[in-house]
Amino acid sequence: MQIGILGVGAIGQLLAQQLAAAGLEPWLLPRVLPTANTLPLAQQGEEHVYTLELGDQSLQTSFLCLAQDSSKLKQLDLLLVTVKAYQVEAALEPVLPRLHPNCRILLLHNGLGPHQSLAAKLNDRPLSLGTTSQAALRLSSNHIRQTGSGLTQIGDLIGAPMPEVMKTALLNAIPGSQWSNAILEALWQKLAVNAVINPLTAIHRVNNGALAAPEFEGTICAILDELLQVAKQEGIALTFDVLHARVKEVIRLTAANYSSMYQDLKHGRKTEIDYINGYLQQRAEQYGLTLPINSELLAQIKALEPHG
Ligand code: KPL
Repeated sequence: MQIGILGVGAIGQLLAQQLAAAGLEPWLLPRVLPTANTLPLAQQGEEHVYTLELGDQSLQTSFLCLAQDSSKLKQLDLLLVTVKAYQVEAALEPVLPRLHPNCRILLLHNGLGPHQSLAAKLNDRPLSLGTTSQAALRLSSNHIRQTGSGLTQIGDLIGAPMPEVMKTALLNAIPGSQWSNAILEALWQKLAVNAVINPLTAIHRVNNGALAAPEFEGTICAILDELLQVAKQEGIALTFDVLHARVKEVIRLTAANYSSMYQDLKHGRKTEIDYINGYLQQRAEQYGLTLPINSELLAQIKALEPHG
């Protein structure tokens, strides 16, 4: 089984290291190749060394890196897409026509939305979705530090079910991973976590743990109430108590972390807000719902994003 990873940011590198440790030897499709550590040219690609820091250990692994037009893309059985939600469409555009028709796509990003625009372009190609609460910090283009472990859920969305051998290989390789037969519900739960934690930490410039303070409780409950109104219209079965408990648990487990949205704004990058609170807003409009708190958070993050 040959796995490719499109987008080699912190999570892409972390998964690559975990798959490699399980003997799966994934190929990487980085948008930018690391400049250092180039090993001798392999056929149609270059070997690059990537480093993972885990506690006081440092692990170095060499990966075959492919160009976006490599003919080796035809050999992939699974393409794991780990770019940000707003990069999914553009990142897949040059790659999709070069994949074998049976090559499965697995999207793994914060937020929701790209699976809907992608569905029309798949021509029966199977699509799976995933969500992860693992965390890693990118120290350079080929060097990361794992900063948090957490649940990873994977499930099928469109087309043929994932073959058992692929499922078992992924679940064995990724620590804390599980199969979900209701992946959209799992993604909506993660959407709730991100819709609360990401904008609030970015606006108030605090770490995730700060949201445990009583002053945030009212806003957290209001965001969840608004999300539940939209989820109900979408036919997604969620309850306030489950969502609230999940959000509180993630706040506790990732207390020392700075959310990805906080970090994006700190480094002058675009955020994933359009696919988190923006996605909720867009779906709400379809149903004639208004989400006052969500709209306010969306507007505040938009105002903090870099312009131009
Ligand atoms: O997914 C996250 C993010 O920062 O994007 C959480 C779970 C909130 C961890 O920081």
